[in-house]
Amino acid sequence: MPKFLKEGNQLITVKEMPKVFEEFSEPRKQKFMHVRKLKEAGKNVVGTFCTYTPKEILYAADIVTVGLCGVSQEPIPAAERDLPENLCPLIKSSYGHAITDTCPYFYFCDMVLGETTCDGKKKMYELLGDIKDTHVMMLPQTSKLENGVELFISEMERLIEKVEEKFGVEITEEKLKNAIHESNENRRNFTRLLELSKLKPAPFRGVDMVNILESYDFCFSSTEKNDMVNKAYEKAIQEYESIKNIPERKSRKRLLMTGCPNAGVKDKVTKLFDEKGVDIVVIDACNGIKEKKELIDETLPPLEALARKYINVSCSVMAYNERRIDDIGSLIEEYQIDGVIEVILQACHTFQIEALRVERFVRDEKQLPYLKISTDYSQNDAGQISTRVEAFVEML
Ligand code: BJ8
Repeated sequence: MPKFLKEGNQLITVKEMPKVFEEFSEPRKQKFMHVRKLKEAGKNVVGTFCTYTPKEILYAADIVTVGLCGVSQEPIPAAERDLPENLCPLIKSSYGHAITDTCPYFYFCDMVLGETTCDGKKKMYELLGDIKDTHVMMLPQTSKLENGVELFISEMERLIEKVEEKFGVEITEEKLKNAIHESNENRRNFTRLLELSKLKPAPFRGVDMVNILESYDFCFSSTEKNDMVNKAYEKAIQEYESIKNIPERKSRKRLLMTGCPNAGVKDKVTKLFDEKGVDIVVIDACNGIKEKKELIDETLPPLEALARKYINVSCSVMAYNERRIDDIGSLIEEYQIDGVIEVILQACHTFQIEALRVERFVRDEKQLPYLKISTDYSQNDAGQISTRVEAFVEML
């Protein structure tokens, strides 16, 4: 019987902590304990990787979702024993954590849910399937065709079947509607928080924002999410009151950060901008405002509403991704942006190629400076990046 599954109402197996547990830092031990507690309370846990995941289906089944995207260099050498060195660090890090038992969320999850996005992730899911029960949704690669919505719906139906069978639950239309309603509420609150950085001066700096976004992803219920966001909102308002008349804060240049998910390079890249005295005020990436802004249409049948919402996520894995350029254009106006930085993770071909369109748009149409930083999770290029950022900031 799979680990952690319940027989009747009894939790029959609680896996011991991994052997390396004692070597972990205190915050990491806390994360392990947190998920373990959820398991002990009888919760089912599903690990996810991507913004295309229609999490509302899992919420409707009372499942806790945990993000599995790796953000650390530490497990990459182990991953490189199986995966090519020249692969995206996010993929290598996620896989490395999985095979070394060093990610609490992977360790305790009952199932992994992936989507066919970039080639590296798709093939990694095949390998993860050897370790955990892994379900992969087939995504349409364009938002342009109406049958893309149909395909998305049929893939969600396949997911519902899988979840109902695996966890012995029933996902009704009413449960889906409730889950959509709650997640819209979370999105509204979170967008209200992130939009505070339209204020001049911005109440939070780049790294603060990445930290907020990370904490949000690791709140395990809708109530936890709302509490965390509301507290952060009050704190940001106080911060704004205390800095709003400081000339040095008011005159800071304001940047938009776009590109690949950037939590794994926050110390190497994002922090640098804070240190050089400029503010990253909006992040248009998967760990940013992108997905939060657009609500799910509660007047449509739930699966159609979910399909129409998620197919619109403007990731570079989509072919003909004009929406991303439109989004960047609106954010530049709304947040009074002075320059754009794009972070590309090593070997991410789709973002790397799309960067040319972004650069042309920013430089030619918006007449703003643009800086592209291609990097990985190691510290090898830290000095070189620091020099480039310094030159860019001086130019601003
Ligand atoms: S919706 S950005 S979470 S796919 S950076 S692993 S694309 S090679 S993370 Fe992503 Fe979903 Fe898109 Fe968002 Fe591949 Fe690129 Fe690596 Fe990426």
